[in-house]
Formats: sequence, structure tokens, C-alpha cells
Amino acid sequence: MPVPQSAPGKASASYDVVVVGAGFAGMYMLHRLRGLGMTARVYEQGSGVGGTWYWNRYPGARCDIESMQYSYSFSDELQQEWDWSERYAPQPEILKYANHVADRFNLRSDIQFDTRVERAQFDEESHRWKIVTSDGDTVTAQYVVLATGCLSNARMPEIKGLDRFKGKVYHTGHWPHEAVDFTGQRVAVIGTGSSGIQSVPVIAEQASHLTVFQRTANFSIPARNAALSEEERQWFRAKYADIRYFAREVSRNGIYTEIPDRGALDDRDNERRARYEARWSSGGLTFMSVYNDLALDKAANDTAATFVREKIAEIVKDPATAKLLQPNSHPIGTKRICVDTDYFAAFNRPNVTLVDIKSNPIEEITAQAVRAGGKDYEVDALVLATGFDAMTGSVAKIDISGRDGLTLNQKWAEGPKTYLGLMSAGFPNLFIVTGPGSPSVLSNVIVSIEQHVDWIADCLSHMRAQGCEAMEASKDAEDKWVAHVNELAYATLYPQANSWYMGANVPGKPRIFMPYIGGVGPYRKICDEVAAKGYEGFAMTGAEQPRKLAASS
Ligand code: NA7
Repeated sequence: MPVPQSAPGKASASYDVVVVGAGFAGMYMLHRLRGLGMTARVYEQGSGVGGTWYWNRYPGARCDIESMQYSYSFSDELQQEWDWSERYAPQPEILKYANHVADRFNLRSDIQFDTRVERAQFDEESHRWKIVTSDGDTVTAQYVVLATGCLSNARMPEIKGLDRFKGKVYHTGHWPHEAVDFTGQRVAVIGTGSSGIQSVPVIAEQASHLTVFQRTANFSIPARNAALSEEERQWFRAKYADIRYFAREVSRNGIYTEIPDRGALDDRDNERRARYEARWSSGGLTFMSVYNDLALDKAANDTAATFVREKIAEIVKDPATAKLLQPNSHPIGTKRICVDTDYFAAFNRPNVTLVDIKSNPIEEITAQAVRAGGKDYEVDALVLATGFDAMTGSVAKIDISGRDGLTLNQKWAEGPKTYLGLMSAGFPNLFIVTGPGSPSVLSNVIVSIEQHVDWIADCLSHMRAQGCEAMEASKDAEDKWVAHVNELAYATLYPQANSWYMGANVPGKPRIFMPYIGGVGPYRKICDEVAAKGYEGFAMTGAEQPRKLAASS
């Protein structure tokens, strides 16, 4: 099929679709739009494709979902041909894969790199968006797709004196492109989420001394990462049709794994322990799917949490350090569980120290030290593994104004409001890929990306066939969806944790449980039913089929 492409170089003035972001979502969106014969321009602030994998180049960065599953499924040739080298690919390999996809599907000619979308404004007369970019250009598009990623807005912590530090400061989410060598240096890592937990063992091998500043101890399961054999790759390839079907249609989290048929308290102690041992030995995120009630029932959850705490005590030789590393502040899994390689064992090294900043908070950073609990920890380099303004942060950085000049930031001031995580009432023709209110970060995100992109592409095709110019989530459907998302979340243990799922890691951010917890398979069914009913809950308007667009209230 001939592929419509805009002229390379300077953007022309008008497109069918502007896509923001050239990560896994933006790339696949572009591919689908071309298939529909639509013109599209993708703006990407980085100098290359890959999104979060472009920015997160910190030591030890790798996927926490098996690469044979954390990969595109839309092209069978692609999934049959690409060779993942390890069970969990390291960041450079995932970035190589993203670049391979960009080349293989000839995507780059419609992607403008090093360019941020600063502003997007909906014109109610023409039903088109005016988009202003960081290079001073203004273009228009009928549709805007925000493929901005859930974990792409790295957050600098508000720590007094950070700007006075004389050594090097790195943020895991904004790691330099050139190799960073910590050999012989005294290094501080602040933050013990996934990024801290992955980087600590690697930095510990280089640094003369590593001091880890921990505010909240986290649950982490061994990855059991290893090279993938050709037999293992072939096993996946032969079963890909079933594996992908299961991940998309049946699973709760977009991962091919068995669905538990019992609760933790249905087993006797020794049976339960044997099951946890088996998962601990096989490694990875599926530890949480040993039983079907770990996210629902505190007593059930406690059995898994206790098991992991005992494992930590077995691994870490110094009892005081082990105790500090044992998480006690939240039920297991209610903050994203981490997957590590030798994290806890790293604290047995003589050159690694753990500092508890929950009881002795960091007071300030001086020219050469981190000061906590009245003590100066002198360091040559600071690694901030302090996370992201997740899910809404990258959207909020764009000045988006919809109907009646209302900005999305004003509308979301008390927390994000969407219908299906795909659209927000008052912002016609603006789609979000893996937005708040969709399974997104509670899933294998590539599965969720493909589902959203396919839904949006089918929707645009439908609109064109119906002669519709604009589409908008109705306020009523949105209100009901927001209530549903909340109701499901509050029936679980998740809201008990101060997690980034709740926006709790960003001072002042409203505490709303942002992702949809109802599961990938059930969520897909809802979206498909909405489409099958003529996009129920959305208002459409157009030449041939006028429906009241402002029917939203
Ligand atoms: P996370 O999971 O948000 O972890 C950030 C860590 O940094 C966490 O331990 C925080 O402690 C800590 N933090 C944040 N701000 C501060 C300040 N000001 N002082 C001290 N400590 C702080 O981010 P990651 O990058 O590790 O992982 C994000 C996701 O990426 C991950 O879940 C995977 O899905 C991939 P807190 O827990 O808030 O007490």
C-alpha cells in the first residue's frame, strides 16, 4: 500500500492528526494513521524515538516485564524476527528495538525530533486544533493524539541546597547519553523505587562507596534474569497467537500467566509457602498473581508481605539493615512492586550503606554532602532516583485549551477526569493513549498502547465514514466512568499506599487513584462495546450526521 507521508523538513501547516510523543504509543499511532491514509506529524522532544526508554539510561535500567511479552504484537513478522537476548532486556536493547521499528516501518520522515508541543488550542468554528511548537511553528490538525507516556516527566525533588552541590547530579529519568563511570567515587542514591532498586547493585560495583537514602522501603522480587536460549524464543514464537490473545483479551495485567483460582487463606501454611517459594524462584512481577485476593484482602496480602520480608531478612546479613529494608508502610503490590537483580544482597557489600530518611529526613544538601539526621554524608556524585510526575505530568506541561477556553489543567485541577481514559469532556478530537482512567501503568503497557491506538484508529475511520468532524466525551459518561474507576479502586488495598498511582509522590497533587484497576481484558470489552454501540457516551458532529456536540451535559 502506498504510504502517505508529509514532506520531510519543515512542517507544513495542516495535518489530519498531530501526535505528541514518539515513544511506543506515538510510533504505533503513526503507523496506523498512515494505514488509514491520514496525514500526520509526530512531535518528539527527544532527539530519537523510544520515549521513556530514550530518557531512562541509568545503570541497570531494564524492563520489568519479560521482553518476549513487552514488545509489539501488531506485526507478526516483527515479533517472529526480532531476537531478544535476555529474559528482561536492558534499556539499550529496548531502545535498539524502538529504532528498529522506526526504520522497519519507515516512520522517521513524519517525526520531528527535538521539538516540544507547547500549546494546543481547539477552534470551535473549524473543529480543528491549533498547535504551537517549541521551534515557533504553528500548525493545525483535526485531531491531536497525546502519546506522551505515563512515566516520562522526571521529577526533581524539592530538597534544600540541591543547587549548591558541587559534584555531579544525575536524575535516573534524564540520564546522560555518554557513559557515566563512578569508579572510585563516593555516590549517593536518593530514592528506592524501581529505578533506585535497579541501579544500586550496578553502581555499588563501581563506586568506592555508595550511600542509599531510603524514605520508604519497597517490596522487590528477584528478576531471575538470564540469557534467552533459542529454544525459549522459539517456544514463545510458536505460541505467540495464544499468548498475545490471552494478554489482550483475558488477562488482568496484559501478561501471559495463569489466573489464580484461589485465595491465599484457602491454602494451609506449608502449601502457601511452597507456592510463594516457587514464584520467588521463578522470579518477576507474577509473584503477585499466586493468589486472587492479594490486592483485595489485607489478611491474604499479609501472607505474601511476610514471606518477602522473611526473604529480605535471609539475604541481608546485618539485622538492623535488614529490618530497615523490610517494607511495613503499605500492603505488598499497592506501590508498584519492583523486580531486581541482587538489590538486597548489595547491602552486604562493605562499600554500601543504607540511611533511613524516614526517621531522619534529609535536611539539606551542602556543597559536598547530603545532610540527614544531623550527619553529613560526603559524596562526589548524587543520583536522584526520585521518580516521575506520573500519568498526568507530561500532559500538564502542554497548555491545552478546549471548548470555551477552558484549559485541561483547570479541568483536572482536582484530579484527571476522562471517559475510558481516552478523552476528556470539553476537549473534542483530543485523544490520550493510556491516559488516566485506563489500565495503563497497571498493565504490560505495550498491550494497553496497542489497544488504545487500535481503538482510536478505528474510531477515526468510523468518523470519516460517517462524515463526522468532531467527537467529544459526554460529561455524563465521563462522570460515570470516573465514579466507576474510583469505586473499583477503593474496593482494593491500593489506595492504602502513598504511591504515584495516587499522585502522592508529588507535593500538592490531588490524591486520586489514576489507573483503571478493572483489568485489561474486561476494559477492552467495555471499549469494544462502546464502539459497537456507535460510540456510546461520545457526542459526534459533522456534515452528514449532525449530533449535538455540546450534548455533553
Ligand atoms: P518511584 O517508584 O516513584 O520511586 C521514587 C523514589 O524516590 C521513592 O523511593 C520515593 O520515596 C523517593 N523520593 C521521592 N522524592 C523524594 C525526596 N524528596 N526525598 C527522598 N526520597 C524521595 O520512581 P522510579 O523512577 O523508581 O520508578 C517509577 C516507575 O518506573 C516504576 O514503578 C516502574 O514502573 C518504572 P517515597 O516512596 O515517595 O517515600
